[in-house]
Amino acid sequence: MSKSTRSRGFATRAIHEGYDPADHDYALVPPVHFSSTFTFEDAQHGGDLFAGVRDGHFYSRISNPTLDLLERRLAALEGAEAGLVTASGMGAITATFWTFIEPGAEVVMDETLYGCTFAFLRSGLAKFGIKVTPVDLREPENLEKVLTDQTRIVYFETPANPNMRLVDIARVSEIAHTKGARVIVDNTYATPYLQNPLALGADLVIHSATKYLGGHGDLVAGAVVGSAEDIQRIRLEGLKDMTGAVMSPFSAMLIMRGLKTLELRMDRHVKAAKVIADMLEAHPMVERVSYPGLESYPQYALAQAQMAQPGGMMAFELKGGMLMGRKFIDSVSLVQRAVSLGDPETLVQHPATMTHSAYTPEERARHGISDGLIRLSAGLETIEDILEDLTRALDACKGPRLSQVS
Ligand code: 3LM
Repeated sequence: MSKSTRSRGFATRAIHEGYDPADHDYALVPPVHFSSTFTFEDAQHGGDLFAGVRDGHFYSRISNPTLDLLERRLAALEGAEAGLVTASGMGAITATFWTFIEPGAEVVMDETLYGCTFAFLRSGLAKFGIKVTPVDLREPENLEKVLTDQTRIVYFETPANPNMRLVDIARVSEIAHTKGARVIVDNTYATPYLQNPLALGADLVIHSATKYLGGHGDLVAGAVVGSAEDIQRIRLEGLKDMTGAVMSPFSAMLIMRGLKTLELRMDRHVKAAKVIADMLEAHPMVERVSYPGLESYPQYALAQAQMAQPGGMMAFELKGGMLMGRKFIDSVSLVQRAVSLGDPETLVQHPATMTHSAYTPEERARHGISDGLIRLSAGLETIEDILEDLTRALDACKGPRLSQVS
């Protein structure tokens, strides 16, 4: 029987990649390996595994069959040679940075990053004398002004958390590579279903698997994918010896369960997000909506070119700024007040006092994270119910104060 030469589709890879039931007692669903350690046939076998001259698992901080399967699946979804999974998104980020920087190294970061990533780069790495330069990468040419022979990493998120700014992955990669810097893209907001940074020239892709990949708000996990050589270095340096941020096999099993419905869930998250963004944009209480699927979005053309769909996240500001924003957050009832994102539940939070409170007020102002910004993660509830709750919360903000704020 001849096998098809057509490459398998996204959902097929998410469900089947790297697993053959015949190798596992014909179990349809892969077994979970909870073993922390693995036995050696003899002393030579153990020594060979440690020396790297034989393949195999010997300790679950370095590799484990269940984690290995998830790593293969994530690599297949991002179009990468290899992947590495970690205990959290921050575990993936820190293990990757510790691997590719040395004294005297320089890092260029986009101005808008998730708050803890920003804190790690600006405060954490600064303690070790690493020069970290924030740049507005919406204009890729800004990178040329700060790139030096010492630049090891150019780091950004697109769409960026929380203000939805986009970065042209292909153009930034082209510029960064003129000095041999690695381009690392946090693809958490888009997921591999909507955007593949490696195909556009990036070197490594980071995920907080806590979000859409896991997809159910019941675990904390991370991943990095890229070339086999880079991933092996991160495994043996950043993960094994420097962070030890290893993922639990139980989380790996839950993420593989989540991946099976990633395509279905993302289509629905996007559908809900579009309807919500349209409603917000038309509402008299709303000052501005940042959602890459709106034609009014300043980087709409880039979103169309770079992403398969505009994603499930948005940010918006109400007339009346921070005070009104907080009132709105306090008025939702089906929609939940919580950080994190990509869950089945629609979530709202206030970046200035929550996810991005590690920025100083001046940094937030400079980096486009206004005090009135509200972040919304569109969930999977019945769309009419989400709209009803959001509209009711907006109406609750109107009250007698509307005349003062409009
Ligand atoms: C949040 N974000 O609510 P973990 N990269 C991106 C992220 O959004 C995050 C990470 C990495 C949020 C978490 S805030 C206390 C809660 C784009 C996390 C880090 O280590 O898996 O949380 O990933 O925006």
